[in-house]
Amino acid sequence: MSSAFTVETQDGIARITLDLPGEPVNKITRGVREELARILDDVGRDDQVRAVVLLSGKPDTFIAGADIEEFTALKSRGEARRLVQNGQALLNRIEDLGKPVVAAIHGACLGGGLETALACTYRVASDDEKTKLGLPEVQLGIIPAAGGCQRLPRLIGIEAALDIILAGKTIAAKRAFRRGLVDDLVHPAILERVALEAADRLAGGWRPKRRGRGLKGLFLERNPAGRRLVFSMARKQVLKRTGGHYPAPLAALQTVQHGLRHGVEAGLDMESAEFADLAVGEVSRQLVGIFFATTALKKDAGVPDPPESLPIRRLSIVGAGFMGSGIGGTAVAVAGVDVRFRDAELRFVAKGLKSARKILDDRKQRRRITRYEHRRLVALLSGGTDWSGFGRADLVIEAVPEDLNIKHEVFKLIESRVRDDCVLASNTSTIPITQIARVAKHPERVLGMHFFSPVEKMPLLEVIVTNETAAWATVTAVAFGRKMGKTVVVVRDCPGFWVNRILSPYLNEAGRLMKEGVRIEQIDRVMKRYGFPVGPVRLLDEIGLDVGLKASSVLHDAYGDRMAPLDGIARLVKEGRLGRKSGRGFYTYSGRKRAVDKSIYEFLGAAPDPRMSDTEVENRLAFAMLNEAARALDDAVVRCARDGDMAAIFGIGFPPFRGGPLRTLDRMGAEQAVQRLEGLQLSYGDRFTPAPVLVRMATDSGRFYPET
Ligand code: 3H9
Repeated sequence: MSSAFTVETQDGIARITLDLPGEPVNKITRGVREELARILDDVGRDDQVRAVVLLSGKPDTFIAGADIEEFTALKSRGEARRLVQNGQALLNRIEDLGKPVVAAIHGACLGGGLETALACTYRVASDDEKTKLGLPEVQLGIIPAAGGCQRLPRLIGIEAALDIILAGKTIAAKRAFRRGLVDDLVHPAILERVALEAADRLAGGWRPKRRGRGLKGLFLERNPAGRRLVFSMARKQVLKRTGGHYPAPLAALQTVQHGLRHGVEAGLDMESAEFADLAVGEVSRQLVGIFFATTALKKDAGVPDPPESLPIRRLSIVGAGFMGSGIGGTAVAVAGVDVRFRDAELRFVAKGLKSARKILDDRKQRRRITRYEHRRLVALLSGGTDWSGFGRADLVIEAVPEDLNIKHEVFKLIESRVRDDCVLASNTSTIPITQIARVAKHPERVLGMHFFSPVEKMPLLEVIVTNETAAWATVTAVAFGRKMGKTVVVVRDCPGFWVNRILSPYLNEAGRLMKEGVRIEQIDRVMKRYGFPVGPVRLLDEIGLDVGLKASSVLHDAYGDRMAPLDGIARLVKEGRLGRKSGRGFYTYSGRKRAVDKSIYEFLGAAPDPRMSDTEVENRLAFAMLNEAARALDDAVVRCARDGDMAAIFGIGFPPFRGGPLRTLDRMGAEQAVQRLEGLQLSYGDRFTPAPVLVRMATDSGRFYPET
């Protein structure tokens, strides 16, 4: 087996460089742990070595943490606990080496990587934007268990440490320096030199002065009542954020508290025990599955045997409204491309440019970009009522109103102006791309790029391909979507594509429940408890009833009765009750206040309170979506179950701990799913007829995912 480390000693300083062979990032595998333990023994014994510098040989990572793949192979609590105890012993070995150890950090320094750095005597980081530090463990459903819950609060204070640990946050090197997480911040070109010098000085007896935590920090953390307050506030925040679905942050909180109360050794013991429980638990399995699905999607070009994608340097956007400006602003901010807006009137162009610029302003304010970068990026935005710039565009995205005639007009105008190798995309959320492409002279370069609103925040992009879309156009759109920072899923053209197709029956079912008199508070509470970020009625208000109505009527036409929307919605739209944007939908909105609009039941002609159980409400809503997801996968709308689940999680907020709708069905088993759907069908009608694929799977013990 080739070695992961090189050790070179010069002037009494041992440089230990980790460069895990054949891997894009450094991770702490069993082999790495064993080799490092041997090296530490050697340098510890070697009288010539006065100090150690720990470096990475990878261009963009220091250490990305423990090897997550090893977790997936864990079969028992005992095995998990031993893995952690080995890791802890190794890091204790660094801490107790008897010689100073300096971490020279450039690139991602995450999880067990940061814990390694924390066990060192001194930390120097490069001020490069690639250098990020954090403990993302809770996002994998586990806790930092190689001493992170002990060493971090002792180094930077309890409040600052909880802020990083409980949310699984990653912070930039500059901020890490301000918080005292790293001792020195330098240009990458001199990182190694500075680390060697620090090692030399430390070996000579120098002790770095670490900054205090400020009066507030000391007051809160030094006295027991203050500490209790910090922990109880953190606990409340965690419960609010996780709805009690994610056990890891609470376990981390308890572990930090326990360690501070009973000492590091007891804290480490609890770390290993909590880690072991969590790592073999269902939530962690699902979250780790999402991590690997996301990394796999990052490399997926979108078609088999993909051709090269074309570079996108200039993007033109037709329609500078809410979506158009969101796409343009995000494309400039994240992908750094030149963006030209075109709209019918100058005032629309002005508004679009202003909104796009706001995305850049926000990034500057949050220090994601410098003032210089901000100025440079603002200069990449332009717009007008004419078509200038379209001849040079590499990609055109149309974001005009959802009207097929308008889209046809616009596509004809675009096509007469662009180059032959320019990709043409529609941002429609409802109209099948095949219908839009009908007027195109070159339908092979037409596809859909369905962004979600607000574009700068929502992580998903559906790239919709027709039977005629060429592979070069697909891979170009996928690559560009990824450059914009999106998780991209390729979807076959059909009404509603993937996300709206599975969302629509769920929202319609919420409408039916309201019509039956089930209280809106109950509906939304039940689905929040299921794990969605907001309930379906609030979601409808956020989407806009007019937008929802348009989408659901397209889907109703296409799929028939099982997608029939609630008739009352059309009347609400007529009355101008459009949801949050008009101040009134199912809720009323005034400033930051929101309350159910009680008049809604009478308006819908709802029956008096039917006292439906929470379980029944949950079953009706969840199965409406699960069943449609099974149908759509069977129709090959997405290429595989992984894509469908990722799109549901990133596009709708389907609860990540459930792993997605198709994983949920797999866990339940097709037989059970069919039984429950048949029960619902009997009580509520044929819209709950089990998807044929589920019936097939129930008879032959089929699954959407291979058994693991
Ligand atoms: C931990 O440390 C627990 C400890 O507290 C306790 C232990 C005792 N493991 O994302 P990319 C793979 S938990 C295994 O495309 P990027 C990744 O799957 C760990 N594999 O690159 C992909 O593989 P492939 C806490 C890993 O540049 C390849 O590397 N750490 C790991 O866009 C490239 O990844 C984390 O949660 C890993 N730790 O982003 C950090 N890391 O080529 C997880 C990466 O076969 N990692 N891979 O598809 C990341 O956030 C990103 O990968 C990173 C690079 C920012 C580092």
